Amino acid sequence: MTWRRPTDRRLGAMTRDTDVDVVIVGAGYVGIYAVHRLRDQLGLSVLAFDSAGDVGGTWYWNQYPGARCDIESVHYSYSFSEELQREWRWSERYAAQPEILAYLNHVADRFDVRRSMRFRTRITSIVWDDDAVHWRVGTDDGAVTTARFVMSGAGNVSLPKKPEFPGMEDFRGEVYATHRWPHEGADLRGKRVGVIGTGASGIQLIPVIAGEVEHLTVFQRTPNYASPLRNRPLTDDEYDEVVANYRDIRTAARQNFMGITADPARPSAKGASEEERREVYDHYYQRGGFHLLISSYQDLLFDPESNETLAQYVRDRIAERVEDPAVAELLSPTDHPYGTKRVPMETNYYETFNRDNVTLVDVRSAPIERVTETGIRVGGTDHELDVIVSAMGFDAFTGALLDMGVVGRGGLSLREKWADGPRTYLGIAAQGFPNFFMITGPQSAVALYNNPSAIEDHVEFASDAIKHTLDHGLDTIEATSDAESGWVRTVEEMAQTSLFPRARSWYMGANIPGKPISPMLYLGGAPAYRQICADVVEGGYHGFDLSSTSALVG
Ligand code: N01
Repeated sequence: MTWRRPTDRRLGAMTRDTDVDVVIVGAGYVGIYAVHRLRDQLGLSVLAFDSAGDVGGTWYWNQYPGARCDIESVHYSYSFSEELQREWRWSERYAAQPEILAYLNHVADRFDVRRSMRFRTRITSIVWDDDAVHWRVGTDDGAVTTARFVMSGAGNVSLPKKPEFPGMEDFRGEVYATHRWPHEGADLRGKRVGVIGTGASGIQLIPVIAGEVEHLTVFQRTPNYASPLRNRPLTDDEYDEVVANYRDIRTAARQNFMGITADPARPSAKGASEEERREVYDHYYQRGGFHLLISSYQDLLFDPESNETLAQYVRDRIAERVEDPAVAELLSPTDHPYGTKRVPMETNYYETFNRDNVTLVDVRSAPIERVTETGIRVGGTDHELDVIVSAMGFDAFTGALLDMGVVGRGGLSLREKWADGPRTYLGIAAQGFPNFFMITGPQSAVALYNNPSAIEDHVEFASDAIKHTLDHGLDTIEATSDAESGWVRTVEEMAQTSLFPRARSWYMGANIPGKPISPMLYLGGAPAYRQICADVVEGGYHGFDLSSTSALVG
């Protein structure tokens, strides 16, 4: 029997027991591009699932006040269509969540992807059937979809960390979470609001709501090296220039460690004079965004002394911006090197603590004891609140993948396989899980690589691998055990040469109690990673087993 490619169908009309070539997980940046690429460019039948009500992924859910991207909008967008690039006009240097969501809706309309998507549908199981040589994808509507391939865009920061405090159910006020902010908004005016968490989400939210609430209490466990974003409107001239040179800009960006256009960094911070360092840091602190880290010195993430020069520079700026020295000290990190936790980008964050209606509570020296009927108790003191906002982060990288009930060959679940931490090949495939692609999965060049570009790279790698498999009359493509072990070693060795293991961050899986500590990202930078992937393809998918089963190929 020869495997035949199913014809495309009216997917919207089907509810049960569908068979497609590829099931796509999620309808965010990954899902939208994957549907277009696989369906419109490769002619495959696809079906994407998302528990959200529409497209947008993280930008659908994270509608909290102040949410915006921290990579320049002109980079935080797709590059696969020149027309799309030309027709979308970003209004700000760093777009706010409503504009990014509008953009994703525009892309979804433009490429008519929604007819291949099922919303408000959660995937509950993805199980490999070795006899039928396909995946069986169960969803919470009771349907089963079979698919030869699965491409997951489940999201790296999508499964929230579980609440850890006793008494949450006793609280009589309102409770919100940044990752599930009500789409109709939350009226915080005149209320006593407590925010738990000072990562990127909390640091974006806090200055925006401080002016409207009666009182804001910020519960901080670990201070961050928040650095200025310097957002502003994009002028017509600036935008015209980007559009005229978009192709070159994208090419240059893809040669950069982080996938954005940036100045070439000088070799070593500790090798520079104090005057030079001050000038360089002032320049990039003023320029804003990740440029302070990536355009200043090359050794900041590898040399502790060099890193300390930047860490101290940022502490000094905090001391200048916060009027009360005791509060400034509490806001100044000393427990981890700069950049070893993802640097939150801020606008007026530190000045917010100069307001009379804002209080900073240190929950490091005395942790949150419990939530009471009327607020939060810390070290025996009750903080009275009308509203609690949780901004406590995510079970990053692995959480959403493990939550889908993925079971590979021989009944081995991904959860069992990753009991001691993720094991992948290139962060995109895992041995024992044939025809399963994790887009920007753990151990890929992600988190430090502009996400939309990383996603495009991976969707293209995975869809080309699928095409290669089908074009050669093969049935499965699967990472080999050796290739996977080699990649895990590479990722770990690279992490050990860096300063990343010195922080308890989600980069290392350290923010979730009980999660194995293990590097979640490849730290060699986007260009090196892209080259490795290109070499794998060039070598005929080196490190992958490509095979056919006698039952299917006659
Ligand atoms: O989550 P986080 P996030 N008691 O994990 C605290 C992306 N993102 O949602 O550091 C008290 O960074 C925790 O304290 P500690 C971006 O990649 C991007 O803010 O664990 N506090 C920390 O302060 C980002 O890095 C944007 O000691 C507790 C906070 O909660 C990633 O998402 C915007 C606690 C969690 O910070 C995650 O950011 C927003 C406890 N028991 C997010 N448990 C953009 O700008 C946790 N915390 C594009």
